[in-house]
Amino acid sequence: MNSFPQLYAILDASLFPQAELMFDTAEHLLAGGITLLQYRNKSGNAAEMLEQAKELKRRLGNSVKLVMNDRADLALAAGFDGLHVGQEDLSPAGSRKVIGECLWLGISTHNMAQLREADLTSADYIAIGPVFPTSGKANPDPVVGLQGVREARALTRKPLVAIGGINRANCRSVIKAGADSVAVISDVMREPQKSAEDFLRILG
Ligand code: 3NM
Repeated sequence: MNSFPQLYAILDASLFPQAELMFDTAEHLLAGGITLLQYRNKSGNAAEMLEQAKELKRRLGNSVKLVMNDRADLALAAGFDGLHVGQEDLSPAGSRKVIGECLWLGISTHNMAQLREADLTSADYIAIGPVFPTSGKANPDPVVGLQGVREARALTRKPLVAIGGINRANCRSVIKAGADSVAVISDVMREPQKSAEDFLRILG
């Protein structure tokens, strides 16, 4: 992987009362310059998730790398570019068996023991978080802070994605602490195009 995008936007389906609003948000993020987007749907059924994923691919697929959260099968079925798994999902080795070598594989970690373990896998990038307090996830792990990002940086040469409570005001500090990229849910939702533009300007 040459250079990992500094902004990793995440669309959480539960934040949108109608799917159309999610697609609009995705298009605004695209207009704002994002190049990497995760589709996260913790409560949808497979049929609905596949439809939504395919629609995201139809609207953004040529310019944005699309990553499916949790579901290796749907990443393949929707023609996505990558899969992101958590600690309780398919293991990286199991995921690879499903998605093969070509798709990106990312894994969430929440402490240094998990990060060390993830570093030994075939994951293309590792996420560490939550960096700051977050309302973007149910039952988040304890915050790792900027110090956690620094420690994570020292433990892996893989691209490091920081997540959790990251916004336009604090994102530079996270990159300075050693992250290659910031993954963001809340702060790209309200005014997606402007927010993406702001993030990319601040980080660029
Ligand atoms: N994963 P926001 S924190 C989806 O710690 C997610 O792995 C986390 O939302 C982790 O940008 C988080 O609104 C929520 O804080 C991120």
